[in-house]
Amino acid sequence: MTMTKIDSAFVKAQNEKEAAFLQRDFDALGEKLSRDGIDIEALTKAASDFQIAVPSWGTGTGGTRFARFPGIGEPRNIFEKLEDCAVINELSGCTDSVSPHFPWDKVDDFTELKQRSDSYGLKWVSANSNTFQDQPGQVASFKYGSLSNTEKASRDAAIQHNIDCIQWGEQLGTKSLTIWVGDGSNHPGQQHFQRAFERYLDSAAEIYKALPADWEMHLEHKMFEPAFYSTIIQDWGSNILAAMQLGPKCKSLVDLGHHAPNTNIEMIVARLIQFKKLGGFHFNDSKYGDDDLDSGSIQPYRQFLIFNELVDAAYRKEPEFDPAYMLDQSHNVTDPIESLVNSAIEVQRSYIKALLVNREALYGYQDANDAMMASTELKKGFNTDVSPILAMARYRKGAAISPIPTYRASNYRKNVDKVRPRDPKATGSGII
Ligand code: PSV
Ligand code: MN
Ligand code: MN
Repeated sequence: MTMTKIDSAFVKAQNEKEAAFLQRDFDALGEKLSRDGIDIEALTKAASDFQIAVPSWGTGTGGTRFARFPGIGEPRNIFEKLEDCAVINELSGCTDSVSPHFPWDKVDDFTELKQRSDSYGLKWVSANSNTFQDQPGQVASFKYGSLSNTEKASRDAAIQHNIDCIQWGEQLGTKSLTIWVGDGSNHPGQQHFQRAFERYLDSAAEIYKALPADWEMHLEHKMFEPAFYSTIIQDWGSNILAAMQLGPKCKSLVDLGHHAPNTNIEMIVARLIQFKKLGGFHFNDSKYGDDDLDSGSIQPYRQFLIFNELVDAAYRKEPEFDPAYMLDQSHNVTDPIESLVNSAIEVQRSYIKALLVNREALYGYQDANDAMMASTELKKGFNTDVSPILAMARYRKGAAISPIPTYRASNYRKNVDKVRPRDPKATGSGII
């Protein structure tokens, strides 16, 4: 039986206060959608099936390079992070997996951790490696890069860490490794671009060789930071080149915050789909750079347009199309549980809205060069309020109709604060 951190009877009681109103809103929307030949039950099933992973590091309050302002009752270790992930899933009904980050997630006993996650009904997905900072006592430093470092000892240490991550991930049942490195340069001339990329590719090839048969390796590009002049995998171009050279099990991962402002990310997504190189996503939102703001909080239409490409690929039954969805956010001024619940639902919302687009009608407008009707078809989906569908999907599976009020009424954070005294030295959760 699945263990819950928030009493399911409490969630049920909260839901019952709103169930009748939800049913009315749901019926009204269903009637409206049926006029366009859309079956609300099919959409509710799609919402119910949709799942997005939570990053273990997102459960702690983030920070900037200036300061971190921890909240009360923050998780102090991977077991407590897992408890918070269980709460997020219990409320949202759409986050049944967690992505670990090593060695931030220090694990002494993987069997015990796996048993605990099983008890919450949570799975583990993509293991994230960390070669962007030195660990205490580390001799071969990553100061001048990891997989692309000019020093072989540093490259070897980075390769070995990634291989270790694969082994740790295997014990948890993950099926992919996500690699984001901070390698790059801060001064023009500091680094030989081609030689540095060659070193990166040689190192990544060693990791690729260690991948189990049923695993994928996802490379995450990022334009800048911590290197401010050049970054080794700075954009989707370098990313797909590396993924193509490394082999079919290597794919590109798109973090929404890792592009220049105004980049057409949905078009990058379309290209990666076309060449079978879309490994997955880190969802978040941004205004200026890698802001790691809550998904859909700044540019919800952009997020919708990305899902428009994803839904289109699924509609066309694009071969080998199975991207991994994950959040990657830093919460500085909100309770991370609230932000992660809301964000998961905002991503789910974009998906359901994209399902409203009449694909055949859109193809017709595209073939006829009818720009106005094509964009109107997209806007029709985007402008439809699908909240009753999302809430009904949650209600039917025992998650919360109104997740944030339910969470607050449960007093979860205040209760864990009593058993999680604040560690003033705690670091390593979403600070990057
Ligand atoms: C750094 O930009 C970053 O936010 C990347 O997006 C990674 O996915 C994450 O840190 C964890 O390594
Ligand atoms: Mn990321
Ligand atoms: Mn980032």
